[in-house]
Amino acid sequence: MIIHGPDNADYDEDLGPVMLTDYYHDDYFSILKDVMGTDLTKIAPSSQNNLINGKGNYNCSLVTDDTTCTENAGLAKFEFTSGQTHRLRLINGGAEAIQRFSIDDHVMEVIAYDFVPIVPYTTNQVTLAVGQRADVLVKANASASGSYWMRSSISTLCSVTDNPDALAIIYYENANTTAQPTSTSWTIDDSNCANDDLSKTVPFFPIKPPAVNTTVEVALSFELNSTGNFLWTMDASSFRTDYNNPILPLLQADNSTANIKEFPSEWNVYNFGSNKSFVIVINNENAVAHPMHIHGHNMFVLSDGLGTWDGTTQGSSSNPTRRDVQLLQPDGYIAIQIDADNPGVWPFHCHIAWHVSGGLYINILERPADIPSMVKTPSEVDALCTSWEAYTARQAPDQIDSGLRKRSQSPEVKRRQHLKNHRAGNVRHNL
Ligand SMILES: [Cu+2]
Repeated sequence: MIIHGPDNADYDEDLGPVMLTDYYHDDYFSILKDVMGTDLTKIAPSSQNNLINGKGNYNCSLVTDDTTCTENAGLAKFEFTSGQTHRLRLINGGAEAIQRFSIDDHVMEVIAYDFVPIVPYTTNQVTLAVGQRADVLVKANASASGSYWMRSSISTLCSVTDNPDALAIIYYENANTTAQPTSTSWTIDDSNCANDDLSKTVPFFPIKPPAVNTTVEVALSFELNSTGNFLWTMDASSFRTDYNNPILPLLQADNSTANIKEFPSEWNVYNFGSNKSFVIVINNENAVAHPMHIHGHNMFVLSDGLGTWDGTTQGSSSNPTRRDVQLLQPDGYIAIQIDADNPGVWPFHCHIAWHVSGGLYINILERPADIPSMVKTPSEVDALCTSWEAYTARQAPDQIDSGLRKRSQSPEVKRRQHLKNHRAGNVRHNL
């Protein structure tokens, strides 16, 4: 889905989405069983291919268990018109990989990140972690018979892959489309696991973040739990949700502080109360990069770096970078600021599929006092909850990650049942 907003730069042709995706021949559930298992050699699966707009070539004899593997599936193709400026909407829609996107012999003008227009800047490579998007303009300044490789390479420094290099082809209007390009790649910088320096990504429409008096620091780490399974932790707590007790309806029914305090600690709820704006600092205590994604907002990215935050804003303090996914560097930190302009419960999590499965997730609770009056869920959504209750009463879903897993004898389940009764008005508390 393309949402057309106000343009901050002129172009002639919109080539639409360009999806960059690491690819795995195993199905997701099988991968996840390994990731969530106790064999620590399997917690960081390696992608087998890298695709542009879902296409790429592969030697299917390398996989024995994927009957749908297509030999030589071909490459995505794009058409340039000489003299025209083309807009490409780059999307990293993958699972784990950090992508380095480039077009041989062409520079790109980046005009937006994560759909936030920025002051355009020119580069020959764009770095996108999972969930990140970039809008780039490319001037077709070669001859009308030209053809060029479009490339996206998985960072071999920051990611795990058997085959980093994705290719697509750009044909100019008079190119011989039966021949492959002979162009050569730019030299790609893969020397760190960071997004572009924040001083480069200046929002086109400036917003000055308001002063804050609340800063919360969260340590990002991991643990082996009592059964030896690998889990990610946020302030020593690995996230695990209960699909039968979503937090928002619990708050719509009872938004009292006492009720919120009863939420299980594994729901990782950070209550920011009536704060109008607040800062969250994530300190990465491991040597893996994490693209941190917020729902419901753009975040001001005040700072990102190695070590710990010194409290200053990088780039412009009156107009810092805004986006909704920001790379947290290995052994680094990010400091982000969020304006509480959207009451609700908002996920803030790593966008690497198996990291969020392993609990790398917190809930940001924003203006709980306003939730019953301002947050209305459609009746269809409420009906879905009722249907889910009925379905799961008959059979427990096989949920092996940070989502629901029924553990009928555990104290946690009994506590949740208690909560549910409480919500239904069956329990009275002595507060
Ligand atoms: Cu992560």
